[in-house]
Amino acid sequence: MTIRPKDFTKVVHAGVEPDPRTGAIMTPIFQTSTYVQEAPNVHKGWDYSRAGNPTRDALEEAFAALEGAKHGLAFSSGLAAEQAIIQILKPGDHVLVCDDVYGGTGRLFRRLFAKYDIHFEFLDMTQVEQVKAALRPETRLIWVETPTNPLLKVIDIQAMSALAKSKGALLVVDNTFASPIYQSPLELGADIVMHSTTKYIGGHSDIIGGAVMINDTKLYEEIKFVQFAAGAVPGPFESFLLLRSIKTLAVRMEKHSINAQAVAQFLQGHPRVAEVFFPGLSHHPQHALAAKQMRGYSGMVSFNLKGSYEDVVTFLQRLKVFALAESLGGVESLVNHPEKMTHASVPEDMRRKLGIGPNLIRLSCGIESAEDLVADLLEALR
Ligand code: P1T
Repeated sequence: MTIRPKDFTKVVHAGVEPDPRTGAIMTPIFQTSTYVQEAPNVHKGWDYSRAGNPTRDALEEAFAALEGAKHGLAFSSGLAAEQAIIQILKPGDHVLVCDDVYGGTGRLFRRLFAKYDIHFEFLDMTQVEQVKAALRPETRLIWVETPTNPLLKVIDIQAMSALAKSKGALLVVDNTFASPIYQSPLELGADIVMHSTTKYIGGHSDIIGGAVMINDTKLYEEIKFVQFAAGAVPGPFESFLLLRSIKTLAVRMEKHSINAQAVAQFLQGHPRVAEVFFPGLSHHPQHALAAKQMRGYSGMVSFNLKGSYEDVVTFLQRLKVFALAESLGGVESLVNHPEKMTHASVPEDMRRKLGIGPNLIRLSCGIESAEDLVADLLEALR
């Protein structure tokens, strides 16, 4: 499992050209809402920053380069990116969604878009036959998050792509957990890739953002129209911060994954830990698939702690390096309690069925020293 050497180079240069006017090596922050025109609708290519902004244009090129896509689109959050994808559908359409998605994704589909008569069906996509059986003539999208949040199930992108194609549906992959460094869904047959760039792509817990990457130009134009017409775009400063972050994405991912592997192996051997979820462990049910479709296992580890909920809270409060907070993918390590935090909006019966209970803890391993992370966990497990 290794990062492709060319990806270290790609991330440094993705989307960025020296500024033609000044030679500035970094893309300037074009902090402007509008552009002066020579005559009505005669201008230098930009007329209004909801439609386009040079800093955002550079970011969108960088997004495309990261996923090896023809086109990239930037949004003001991961959920705004998801919303724009769903808004290409029409009432009556059917969407198959993997059961273990980020709580906010499920909430967007169940509570907002279900009102517009779009039918979302959640199911365990590690079971390919079940997905096949659930396809209907009106199925327009198969929505996959892999690895999943928070249980780190791994879904076969090629198998899902074949099923989508058999019905003329589109395959969307939320690639947030793997990052473009460790997984390339478009190469495996996905039609649309999306990211919460709040996570690994941003990497410093200081921005909220989203990305969509696509090869098909017609599909790109459809989603770009939603971006323009509805307007959930990032500002120039956020766009600049993301361009800056992308340069270190490969080196950060390498350290995140080394740390997560060390943390998962440590937890697996600890007597107070009941079960560890990490695709890089040989006992993980989809370990072989992960080894095939990913180039690394990324930085997320979940586990069940033995004992009562009070024991879990004591453990969370004892941690010093891991901060108790929502989100993931930043340079600093975070710990999250999915049942009460990120996945509180998942219906209770679904949470129970999935195994998101009071004892489940999710770790986002940062880029600190692996020894310090393990020592922090060991001390909190005393
Ligand atoms: O928060 P936002 O940038 O809107 O992205 C939503 C989102 C989409 N997809 C995945 C896989 C995600 O993990 C998220 C956001 N997740 C968290 C905030 C979290 O702590 O899991």
